[in-house]
Parts: sequence; C-alpha cells; structure tokens
Amino acid sequence: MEAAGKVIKCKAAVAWGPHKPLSIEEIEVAPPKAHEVRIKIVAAGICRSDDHFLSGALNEVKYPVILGHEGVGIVESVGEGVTDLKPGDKVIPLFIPQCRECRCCKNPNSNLCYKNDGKYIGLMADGTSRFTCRGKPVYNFVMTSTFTEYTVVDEIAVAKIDDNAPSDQVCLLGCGFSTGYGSAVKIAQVKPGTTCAVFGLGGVGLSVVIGCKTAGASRIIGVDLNSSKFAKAKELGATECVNPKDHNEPIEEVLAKMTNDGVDYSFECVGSTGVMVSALMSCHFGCGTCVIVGVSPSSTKVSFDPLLLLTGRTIKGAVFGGFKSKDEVPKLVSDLMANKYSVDGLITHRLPFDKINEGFRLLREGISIRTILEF
Ligand code: PAD
Ligand code: ZN
Repeated sequence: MEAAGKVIKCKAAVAWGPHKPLSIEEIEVAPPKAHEVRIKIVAAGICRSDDHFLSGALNEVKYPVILGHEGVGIVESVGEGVTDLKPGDKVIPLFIPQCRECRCCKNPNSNLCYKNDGKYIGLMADGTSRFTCRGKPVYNFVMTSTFTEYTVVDEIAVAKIDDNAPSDQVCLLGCGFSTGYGSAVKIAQVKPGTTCAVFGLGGVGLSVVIGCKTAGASRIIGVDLNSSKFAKAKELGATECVNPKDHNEPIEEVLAKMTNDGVDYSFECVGSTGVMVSALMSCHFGCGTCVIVGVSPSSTKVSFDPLLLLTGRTIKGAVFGGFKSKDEVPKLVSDLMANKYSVDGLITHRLPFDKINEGFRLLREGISIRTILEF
C-alpha cells in the first residue's frame, strides 16, 4: 500500500470539549506501531453513548478527542507482529477488545477484557496517540475512534469480517445492534412464549426488541416517553407499546396489570437510574429478570429496596450484549448475511461524514434511530 509506513493526512470530526459542535479538521494519522492496525473508515453510526460525552452526562473523557465507536472499515496497513489481519481486509473496530489472555477473556461467561479502556485513557498501549491536529495530540475514544477517515486501533480491538458484508449495515454491529440483540439472546436468554418489556426504543432498545422476537417471546412491550417511536417498534416486533406519560400510576404498576404481576424479562435501554428501578420493579417478583443496558450519567447511583431481589428477581447487566467481540462479531455478520435478522429497520438517516453535527441533532431531537455516516 502506498501510504504504509507514512503519516496520512485526512479529515476527522474533532471534539475540542463538551457542549460544542464537532469540528471537521485536517488531522495527521501516524502509521500503526507493533500490534496495531490502521483502518480506512467506510461507514459509522452515531450512538447515544457518543452524545453522552458531548452533552456532559459522561465527563471522564479527555479532550481533544475523536469520538465514534460504531463503524466499519478496510485495513490500510498493519504494524509489526500483526498476523491475523492484512491490508484490504474488511473490519469492525471493537470498543470491548478481546486479548484472549486475561481472566475475563478466558472465562466463557464474560466478554469484558482487562485491556478495555473503560477508564478513558484515550491512548494506545504504549501511552501515545496516533492522531495529531493543529500540532496537538488528539486522544482516541474507547480504542476505536470512528469519526475520522483513518483510525489506528490495537489488533485486539478489531474483528475481521466477510469482505462482502454490506458496510452501511454492519457498522451497527460495532455497538448498538450487538448490544441490544445480545442483551436479549445472550444475557437474558429470553425463552419462547415469554413476556418482555423494553424501556427506551432507540437503536439499542429496538435491537433488544429484535432479539426478543428472534428468541420467540410472545409479548414484547415497548416503553418510551416519545410515542413517535412506537410505529417502528411494532414494525420490528413489539406487540404493544406504552407511554408512561399516558398513565397516572407508575409504569411498573401499569405493566403489572397488563401482565399478571410482571414481565419475565425487562430491559433498561435509556441510561436513567430511575428507569433502572422501574425496570427492576416491572419484572415478576418471583421469577423476573431485569437487564441493565443503558449507561447512566457519571457518578449517579441506583437505590432500591433489597426485598425486590429477595423474593426472586434477578438483575444483570452487560456491555456489548455479552458478546466476546473478536470471536463473535464475525458470526453476527454471517448471520446478518444469512438473513437470520435484519438491521434495516434501525437505519433512519444517511449523511455524508462532514454532516455529522446534523446527525447528532437528529438523535438529540428524538427524530433518528440510527444515522449512518458515509465516508
Ligand atoms: P437513544 O437516545 O436513541 O434511545 C433512548 C430512548 O429512550 C429514546 O427513544 C428516548 O425517548 C427514550 N427515553 C428517554 N427517557 C425515557 C424514560 N424515562 N422512559 C422511557 N423511555 C425513555 O439511545 P440508544 O438507543 O443509542 O442508547 C440507549 C442507552 O444505551 C444509552 O444510555 C447508551 O449510552 C446505552 C448504550 N449501552 C451500551 C452497552 O454496551 N451497555 C452500548 C450502547 C449504548
Ligand atoms: Zn454505542
């Protein structure tokens, strides 16, 4: 490859701080060092988690930073020692890596890898950045940084996928779809004939709906404060939808009446501690399971009566739907290509990459489910 070993100048959406629009800038992307991969991004989705940093709800990230963690691209070049990837491969960057060596990676029941960047260090393994803008180093975001024409990721944070996979769809497997779908099929392990409640009908919640339907749930109740989300939820498998604003009683009481004392599985896909408690209370007292999927603002805490658990409820949570990223993303891609599920319904908007701020506006105003940025 022509640029291999050289710095690439390209466009990126740089976040200089919270509460500011992203700025499309020319950046320099250094070549990948040992065990790193430089990727040309082809398509990227905008997830609410990206917005949590811009809105200030999550405040741990360091600026300037290149956000974005839901993308797909083509390997441009690889650093020394990378054996499982080569230039031209189609890949999905992974915000939860898989080193295959740590205690979590070795445990079949965990998908968290010790080498994840949950502390938002924003640098490569050697403690430096591969991005420079206006002479300043720019931090990366959860090992991925997809809002740029080129990114550099650690080899443990990239999954090789089928070269024929539809890029504009499979980018959603980098976060939103896999997170929601896995929360239903892998974390809750929804059983056929059961009743589910999904709180929050954004890209993640609707992916939970798809997972519940695939698992054979007979009732899937969508819950959202924005009733304009209901038509899409029903199209994707929700059997009924409820807006808490239409009721005087708390939503858990409404759901209890609708479901003979509570649902079998409830999913919190909003990121609100209040909704987390409602979701827990909405599942059946003796045999219900509540899965926490949403990310709540920094330093918030959940408080609930422990009796809610003593009677027999289970509460669980997971990132990335519990999928072991490097192993399972390629399989999720194959399943999509085999029509085992579809992500078409999640894509409401497509925009050229440099219209990214418009994409964030559509998300904040509750208009979009997922906007796909095309590079
Ligand atoms: P989104 O903003 O597209 O969807 C959230 C939905 O919740 C919207 O439709 C809102 O109208 C609705 N909502 C807001 N408040 C309430 C309420 N009180 N009751 C019911 N509904 C409400 O976001 P998203 O789908 O992209 O992400 C959802 C959450 O999941 C968010 O917190 C995000 O950070 C988190 C997330 N977690 C993971 C993970 O790995 N666990 C991955 C990706 C996203
Ligand atoms: Zn995400």
